[in-house]
Amino acid sequence: MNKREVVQAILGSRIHHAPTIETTVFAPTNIALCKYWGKRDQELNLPVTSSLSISLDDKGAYTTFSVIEKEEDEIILNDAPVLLSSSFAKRLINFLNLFRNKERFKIILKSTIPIAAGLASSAAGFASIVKGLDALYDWKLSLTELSLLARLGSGSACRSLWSGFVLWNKGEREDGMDSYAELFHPHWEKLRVKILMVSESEKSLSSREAMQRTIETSKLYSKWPNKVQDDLEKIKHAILTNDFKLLGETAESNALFMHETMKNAHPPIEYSSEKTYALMQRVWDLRNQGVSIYFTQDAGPNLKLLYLDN
Ligand code: 2P0
Repeated sequence: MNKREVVQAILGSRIHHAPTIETTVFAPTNIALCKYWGKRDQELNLPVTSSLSISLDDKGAYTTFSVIEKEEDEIILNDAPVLLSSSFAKRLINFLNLFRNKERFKIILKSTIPIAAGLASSAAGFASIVKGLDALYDWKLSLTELSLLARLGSGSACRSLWSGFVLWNKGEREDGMDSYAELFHPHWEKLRVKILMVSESEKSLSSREAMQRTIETSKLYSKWPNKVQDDLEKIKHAILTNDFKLLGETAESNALFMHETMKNAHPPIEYSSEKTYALMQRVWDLRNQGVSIYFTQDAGPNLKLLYLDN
């Protein structure tokens, strides 16, 4: 099955709805506590393993959609027009082409997180795009259906439709119809996730390319699915029993293992800078002094601190 066939299976006759009003929607970014790293299907963004994230409700993407009487789309990102020849615009336009007939859009995207700095901005972006399309075309899709569609834009986007702890079940089917996210548990009131910015600049290697190279060349990758299975069970248990130490330890260990699989790729992939390692050491020093603080790290040099507000 290709993306267009999946979209048709989900939308059915709704694919012929005419667009209605201008609409603005928001989707939060999400930070994985147990990571998605590796695809079993690159076209449909089907993952090798399940993953579990926490949404950052105050950070994400606002998207405003309107239909315009023009030959081409107009895309504005954080108040600046985007060149339609850029890779960012091409990826977005290809995604929109899965859903529309001939209409052209003006899309105003406002991201409250740096784009492409390993802060899961594509997740919030594609989740807000499918929410916006749903409102514009009045599809009235369920969150499960929106999650399936968001995954076609970017895997981690399927987790950005809820507030709280979100579980993306990897699914088994070849068409991916059982590979979508769901709310696992509401937020813990006291849990805090703080982004430690090391660099806001665009990453040199996309996570898409990095995970593919890891799968194809890293000897350590064969250990990843079992690691995730163990970590997922621990993290779910930690969430349900309010066990912050277990949550933090497991999330940190999962992120470090993911980066180890990348360092074992050929050529090796290194997202951390000296500053990243210095900050990790600082977290470990603080823990030695009795402070209950942990980190996780995605496909970039920045760290996300996990701690309780007390
Ligand atoms: C995650 N990351 O679980 C992992 C951890 C980065 C490190 O999901 O190719 O942008 O669009 O499906 O979703 C980033 O990968 O990749 C990601 P595509 P995506 O958050």
